[in-house]
Amino acid sequence: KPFNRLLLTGAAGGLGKVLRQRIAPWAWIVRLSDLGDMGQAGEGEEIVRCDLADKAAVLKMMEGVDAVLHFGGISTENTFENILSANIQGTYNIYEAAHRHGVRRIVFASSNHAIGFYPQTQVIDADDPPRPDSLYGLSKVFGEQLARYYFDRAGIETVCLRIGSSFPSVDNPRMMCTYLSHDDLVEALRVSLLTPRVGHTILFGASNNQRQWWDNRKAAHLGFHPKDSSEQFRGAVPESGTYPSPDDAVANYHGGKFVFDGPMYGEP
Ligand code: NAI
Ligand code: 15L
Repeated sequence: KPFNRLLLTGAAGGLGKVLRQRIAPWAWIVRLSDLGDMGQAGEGEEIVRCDLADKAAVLKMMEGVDAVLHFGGISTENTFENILSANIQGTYNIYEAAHRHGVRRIVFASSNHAIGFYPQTQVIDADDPPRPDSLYGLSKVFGEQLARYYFDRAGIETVCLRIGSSFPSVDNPRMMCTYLSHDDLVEALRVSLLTPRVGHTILFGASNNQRQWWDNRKAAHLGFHPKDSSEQFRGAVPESGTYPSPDDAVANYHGGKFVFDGPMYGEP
């Protein structure tokens, strides 16, 4: 197996539960971590319950780890204070612990919300500047730049996987473009972990959907070739009016409803 011990953070989350079943072939020991309950450790598993914001606990959790799939943290918009501890302090703690323990490879679960304010009429690639659509998206931009700093300074290699929408099915027109099947997610992680040299790479995580906003040519060295497509859901997606419609954020921005959604945290 390629790794002795592989760490998955966010193991109690939606994607964490899926990945727990799928990553075992890559490591003799899979260490699972989350704030939440992960049940009993199975064969070849270790469970470490830990708050990512707790630096000492993260340092301990990272001991003996060869590579990290960093999926833990707040996964939608929230208050700055909550995002600060889970995503900003938490991701810093992961990188600093990686540096201290000599961990060489991290896959960071970034998000399309790092670039969510681009209009859907524009195709972008990894060199287009970030354009976060939320405090959540901003924390993913921080994580991506933190990864760049730790590569330039300490040689820790990261693939920042800007996941689109990785759910079992598609339920709105935007997701026809952002859908990333679980199989394609696993493949993106596999190539991100196993490609010999990745440096600091930004990879957009979408399946082979008919309509694409994200150009992955700058990550061609990873050889990520998604097999699935959102077309299988087309009949089931309620589409109304013209698409994109001029007044609908879900239809107009890469980030969909995160753009202008709910309160702008921080305002009284
Ligand atoms: P989720 O919210 O279901 O899982 C996140 C997990 O992180 C939860 O189990 C939660 O307990 C844990 N967590 C939160 N704060 C923590 C802390 N301070 N310390 C330790 N654990 C903490 O989210 P999901 O959908 O599984 O996403 C996983 C990752 O992928 C997240 O980082 C998310 O931002 C990213 N992502 C997911 C997308 C998707 O389509 N599901 C799209 C883009 C990014
Ligand atoms: C994300 O970053 C979220 O974690 C996920 O819950 C979805 O909202 C996804 O983006 C999306 O844009 O569909």
